[in-house]
Parts: sequence; structure tokens; C-alpha cells
Amino acid sequence: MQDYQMLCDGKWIDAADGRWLESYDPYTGKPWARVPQGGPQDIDRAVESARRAFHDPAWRDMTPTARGALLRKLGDLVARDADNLAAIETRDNGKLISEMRGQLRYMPQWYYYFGGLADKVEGRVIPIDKADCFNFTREEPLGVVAAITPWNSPLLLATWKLAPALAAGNTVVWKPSEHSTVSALVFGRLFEEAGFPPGVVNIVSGLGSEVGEKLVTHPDVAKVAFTGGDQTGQHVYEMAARGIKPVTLELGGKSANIVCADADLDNAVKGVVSGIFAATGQTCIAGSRALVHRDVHDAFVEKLTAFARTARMGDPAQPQTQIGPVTTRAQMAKILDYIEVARAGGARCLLGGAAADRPECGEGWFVEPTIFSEVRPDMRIAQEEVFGPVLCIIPFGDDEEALRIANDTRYGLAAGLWTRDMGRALNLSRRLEAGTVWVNTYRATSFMSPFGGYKRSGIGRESGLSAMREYLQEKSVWISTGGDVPNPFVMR
Ligand code: TXE
Repeated sequence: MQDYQMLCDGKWIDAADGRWLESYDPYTGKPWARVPQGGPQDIDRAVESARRAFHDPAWRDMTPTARGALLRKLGDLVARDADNLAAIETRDNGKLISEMRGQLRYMPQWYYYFGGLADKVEGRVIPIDKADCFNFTREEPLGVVAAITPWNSPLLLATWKLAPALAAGNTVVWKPSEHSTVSALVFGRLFEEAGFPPGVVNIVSGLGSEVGEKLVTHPDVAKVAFTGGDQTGQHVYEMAARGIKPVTLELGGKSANIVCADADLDNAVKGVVSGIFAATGQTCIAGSRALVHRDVHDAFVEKLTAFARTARMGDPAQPQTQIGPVTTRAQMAKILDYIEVARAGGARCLLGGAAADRPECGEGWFVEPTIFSEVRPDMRIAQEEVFGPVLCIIPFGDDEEALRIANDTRYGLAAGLWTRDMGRALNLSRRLEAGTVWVNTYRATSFMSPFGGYKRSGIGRESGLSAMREYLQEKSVWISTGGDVPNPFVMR
């Protein structure tokens, strides 16, 4: 068992009241590390440190060009340490080493991109309608940003917040998930090495209900950036509203992967598998509903089931493993409950449908890749986010019906479309109520492209130019060019 510490004001500290949380390895089901269980006092310390750093000339007066250079340096350090950070994430949340290595090796791009953007944020000169005034705008940082992140892609989802927040000149208090904290605490060491002034980034570990809540409601926190479940997201939004704080929320979904009759079925099978079984379904963009045209339904389902049946389960640290464990025992129980909900609702289980009982899964928290057919759009299993390897197959007859079913959910994070007809692809992608639509591909993301949800899947966008706006506020500056102040009793 190894102990890790939290980062506050450039110092590594234990929780003020000395409490610890155990971090579990989902493959063995046993604790492997301890992280501080922060409390309200730790949030007070971290927010105070971030507030001080925000006003300190070392950060406040640093040129955006110099800030950008720090971010690019951080990107270089992430590239250097990518494989080590990936191995920690695999140990801590059970996701595949092949997936985490890919994420970590790609992650520097966010720091390079937003480092490059830091000094390209420009204000405007307004051609103002008052002859004796000069009016211009400035884009300014908000202050202390609270970044609250989930367990499924701990560092990547944090990076989507940290890179633009820092590029814009904010300071940050980051609360990683209690289920996968260690990579955040190791990653935290790189800020000092990159040359960020102390206090610009602070990390407090602990429980959401304790430190998360205290952080969101802290009066010195100016903005909340959150990724997690929609129930928690709604609660965070309500708490932030009381302080009139802007939020970005990324809250998961029930994304539809639509297989049209003219699709290349082999590709569509791979796309549907990548949408639901990669990452063991523990991803906000999980394509958890496959909408399949009736003409190709049986052929598609046969190919899909055959392909999914061959997926190699086992130790996520082995590069050849294709399906690893789920991150927590509670999440496993939740997934198994949903499997019962599907059965009780009348869905037909074609594959899996239980906890995995295979020697290669050891004592880990594994659920068999599960496919249900004969799912009706109104069943609970077709409406609620499972966050596990459970796929619903829903047949449709034409494009209108596919659209109706795809959009018949309170979520709207992503959708996939499999067709050879580009006219159909353009028409359907326009009418799908989702923040991201993939045509003949799935799960592609980039530092350059905005990502976020429609409807209950969230507010605001991460990545791309749009993400910078989430961390800036606009100021209008008026300068009189006339000599005299006119009648002071009348509005100008
Ligand atoms: O997420 P939470 P949990 C979904 C998934 C999963 C469910 C619950 O369906 O089963 O959410 O998972 C912090 N104030 N997703 O419990 O609660 C918490 O400590 C402030 C979807 O892990 O949303 C963690 O850091 N913060 C998803 C973060 O919020 C609070 C990713 C997310 O935790 C808080 C993960 C509070 N009151 C789960 N309560 C996605 N969209 O990708 C918790 N937190």
C-alpha cells in the first residue's frame, strides 16, 4: 500500500484531520493505495491558496504568452510520463492499459493547443455611437475554478477543464473522484516542474458529498466545471445557482448508434462494439442503444453477437485484453440490477447477462458483455444510463422512426450513424438531438472539436475554441476623449 498526498499552495499535505480513503484495484478487488480524505478545512485552505495565487502578480501579471509556454511545458512533461500515468489509471480504475496509454499519449495535445490559444484571446474595439468616447472590450479570467471530475477517464476529463481554465488565466481547485484519485495526485507533481507558481493548481481528494459540495458552494469559487452523473450534476447546478456561478456540466447519456439498411455491416458491428464494450461501457458517450433497420436486423445481430462473444476479458494491464473490470463494486451491483430491470421489462438477453465467472477475471469486478434484443424505446433499460457493458437493440423501419427513437430520451450527448448515403448522413445528423454525431465512426474526440451535451447531457462545451469562452468573462471599458463631463444628472 502506498500513500499519496494532496496539493495545496505548492505543498504536499495530508488531510487536516488525518483521515484516509483506500483506493481499490478493480482487477483484484483489493485496496492498493491510500489517499487523503479531505474535509471542509482542506477546501478552505485550497480555495484560499487559489484565490491568493489568482491575485498574486506572479500569475496575474504573467503575460498570456508566458502562460502558454507553461502549458506547453506541462504538455511535454505529460508526454514524458504518459505510460507511467496510464499504468496508474489502469490500476486505479481498471480501464484497459491500451486505452489509457492512448489517452495519456494524446493528452499533451490539449496543453499544446490551449497553450497556443492563451495569447490569441483578443478584445474588440467597439465603433461606439458616442463621439467623445472610446470603448473597447477585454476578455478576462473568472477567478478560482472548481474542477470536479469522475473516475472513468480521470486525467483526460480533468485536462479538458484545466487546459482552457489555465490558458485563460484562472486558478484551479481540482477534486478528483474518490474512486480513482491516485493519477491526479501523481500528475499534480508536474505543475511545479513545469514552473506554475504555487497555488495556481490545488488538488483536494475526498468524498463528493463532503469536499465536492463544500467546493461548489465556497463563496470564493467563481465557476464550476463538472463531469459526472446527471443526478449529481443537477445537484451541483442547483448549488452553483445559489451563488450565481456559471457552470459547465458534462453528464453522460443514452446515445444511439443507428445502423441503416445501406450500412457496411462489418464496420457497423465494430462501431457498435466500440461504443458499448470498449471501456466496459463506462464512458459518457457509450452507444448504449443500437437502432437497427429491420431489413438488416437479423444479419447485424448475428454478426454482432458472434464478434462480441470473442472479446477477451481479463487483466486490464495486459495489452491484449479487450474488456476489463468495472471500477467499483457498487457500479457492478448497479449494472447487474439494470440487467434484471431489462429482463423484467421483457427484453431478450442474447449474450452475457451476469457477472463474469471466468478464471481470467480472478477476483475482479467483471460483468459479461451483455446484449438485449426486442427492447422497446420506452423500457427503463432504453432510457436510463447504465454505465456498463449493456447494449439494447431496438429495431426501426425508416429514417423518421429512427430519428424519433434516437431523440426520445432526456439525454443528448452523442449519436452514431452507419450509412453509405451521404445525403442521409447529412439530413439525419442535422436532426439528431446530440452534441456530437459520428458518421461511420464512433468515439472520436479531439482537442480541436467542441464536445458537450444537448438536453440533460449538459451545459457548455469542452475542447476547441468554444472551451476558452467557458473560462472568460467580457469587460467593456469606456474612455472619454472629450474635455468636459456633460450634465451629471443625465445618463450618457
Ligand atoms: O458519479 P458522480 P459516481 C454516472 C454513472 C454512475 C453514476 C454515479 O451512471 O453510475 O454517474 O457515479 C463528485 N457535490 N457517471 O458516483 O456522483 C464525485 O466525488 C459535488 C457518468 O462516481 O457524478 C466525483 O468527483 N461533487 C459519468 C464527481 O462528482 C460531488 C462519469 C462525479 O461523481 C457530489 C461518472 C456533490 N454532492 C459517472 N457528489 C460521465 N458523464 O462520464 C459527488 N460529487
